[in-house]
Amino acid sequence: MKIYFCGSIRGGRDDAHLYRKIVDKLQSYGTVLTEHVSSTTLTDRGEDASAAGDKFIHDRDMDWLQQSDAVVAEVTQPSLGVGYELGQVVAMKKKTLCLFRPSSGRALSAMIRGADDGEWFVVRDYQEDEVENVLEEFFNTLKRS
Ligand code: 6IA
Repeated sequence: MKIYFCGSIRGGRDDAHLYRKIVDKLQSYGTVLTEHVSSTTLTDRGEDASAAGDKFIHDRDMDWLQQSDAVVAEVTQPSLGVGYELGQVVAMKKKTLCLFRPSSGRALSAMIRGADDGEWFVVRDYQEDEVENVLEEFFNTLKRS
């Protein structure tokens, strides 16, 4: 199974440690195409990739998104790029799980929470220590569908 993980890069890297934990768990279900998003050395300037260029990053990521069998997004840290990717996956009808932590004190965009259709696109509020169980539940449901 190919899994596309979305998490903030230029939107801010405060949750990078949590992205790492999520990607580690996702790797037990399949290949994570976007493992670099969870790198704890990557900064919000994304300097490492400036050589490749933004168009290259965009086109490669859209290609990976097309290829993916499932999408998991951590949406607590607001990110234009993650919002854009989620808009695309709704149009592509991919099985998608959005993870949000209310303990952050933030309110999730209505355009993400309001896109929850209970089937293809699901938004799940969670606490950090629950993340592995929430992922387990999502992939178990996926296997049955
Ligand atoms: O607007 P943001 O930068 O926060 O958008 C983050 C999202 O867009 C992630 O879910 C990624 O899939 C995608 N994205 C944004 N920037 C990059 C990127 N930059 N590389 C790969 N995907 C990206 C360069 C850093 C690279 C060396 C890891």
